[in-house]
Amino acid sequence: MGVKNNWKLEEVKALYDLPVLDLVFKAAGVHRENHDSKQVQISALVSIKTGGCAEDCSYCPQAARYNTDVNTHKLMQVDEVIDRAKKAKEAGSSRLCMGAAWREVRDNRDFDRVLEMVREVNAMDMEVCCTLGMLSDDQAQRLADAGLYAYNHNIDTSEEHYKEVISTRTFDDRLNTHKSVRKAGVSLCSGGIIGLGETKDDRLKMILTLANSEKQPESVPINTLVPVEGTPLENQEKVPVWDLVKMVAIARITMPKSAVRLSAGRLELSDEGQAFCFMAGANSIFAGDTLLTTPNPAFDSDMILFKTLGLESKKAFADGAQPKSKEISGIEAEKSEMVAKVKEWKKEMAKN
Ligand code: SAM
Ligand code: DTB
Ligand code: SF4
Repeated sequence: MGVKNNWKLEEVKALYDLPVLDLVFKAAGVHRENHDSKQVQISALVSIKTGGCAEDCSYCPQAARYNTDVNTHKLMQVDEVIDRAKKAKEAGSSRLCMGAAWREVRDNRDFDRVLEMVREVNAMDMEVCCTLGMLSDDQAQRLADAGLYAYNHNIDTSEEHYKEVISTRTFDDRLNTHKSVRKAGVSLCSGGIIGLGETKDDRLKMILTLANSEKQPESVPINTLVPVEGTPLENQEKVPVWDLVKMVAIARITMPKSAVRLSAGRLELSDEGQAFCFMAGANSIFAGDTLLTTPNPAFDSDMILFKTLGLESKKAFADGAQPKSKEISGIEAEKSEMVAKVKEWKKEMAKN
């Protein structure tokens, strides 16, 4: 039987309103029916291009318009990224997620460099994920050809609340990128953030958008807002841990086959809080001392918690075959560089 993807708001509301322990019990059952509950997938994040972003996402320390304390830098060199990937792999991460503070990908040399990073990290037998902003069909295909395993592109909140959080792009823009990722046959990672001032219905509608999509995302990150000084949401009220546990449980029940990732905000959680999230069906984390720009629990403390709880780190490609990176010939590389240049010139000319 296929996975149910016609969830109604009333059905998920009924889940949300269950006593927490009943909801967790139910989710734990679904988790055990669909996954080995000991196995947790570990991803490491590298911010390959930090800060200076043109967007106005009100939670994000990397938006150029907010006065935050991030160390901005241009796109990293391929060697530096490979170095970080090696360290992450040695520490036990099976996936490397490369994040760039871009509104969208542009067909230029920076993108060519990202494609090279994807090729080289895939050759290290790690799952490669990117989160680079909006993509066209062609860009998604080029990433796939380079050996990309997954693409992260969060919907963040409900369609209704989206406008309150971001004004420089629409909810539909996000869904269009999902389509491009799907067309290219790349695994989709998409989730959201709680603590943005949304209502209970907004949280549940966000889940419905993901769970009722034609093909549910293979990976669903549930972030809790990390309030960063200088952003419009710096003084946002803290989310009670039980709200997070409920969101994890509902994501698990409605998206039984997906990986549910306990994402930003783990530093605020006690070991017991995290254990509840694993019980409720979380089976993936971001590990490493920093997320993109904000702190995360130290890798060693995560490993101690894993040992205490009897959790193990999942091997790379346990859920899907390793993509084959297509070699590009010298002529193709030159061609793509020329096409990129022409596109950039056209954009510049249109501006003037
Ligand atoms: N620029 C690309 C984009 O927006 O898709 C990729 C990087 S962006 C930083 C990736 C995701 O990080 C966002 O979609 C958001 O869900 C999450 N994020 C950013 N700042 C956050 C914060 N302060 N707290 C929690 N999650 C955050
Ligand atoms: C996701 O859902 N969470 C990660 C990853 N995908 C890219 C990012 C969290 C960022 C938290 C704020 C920061 O460190 O800048
Ligand atoms: Fe830019 Fe992404 Fe941050 Fe939005 S979330 S400001 S698009 S880096």
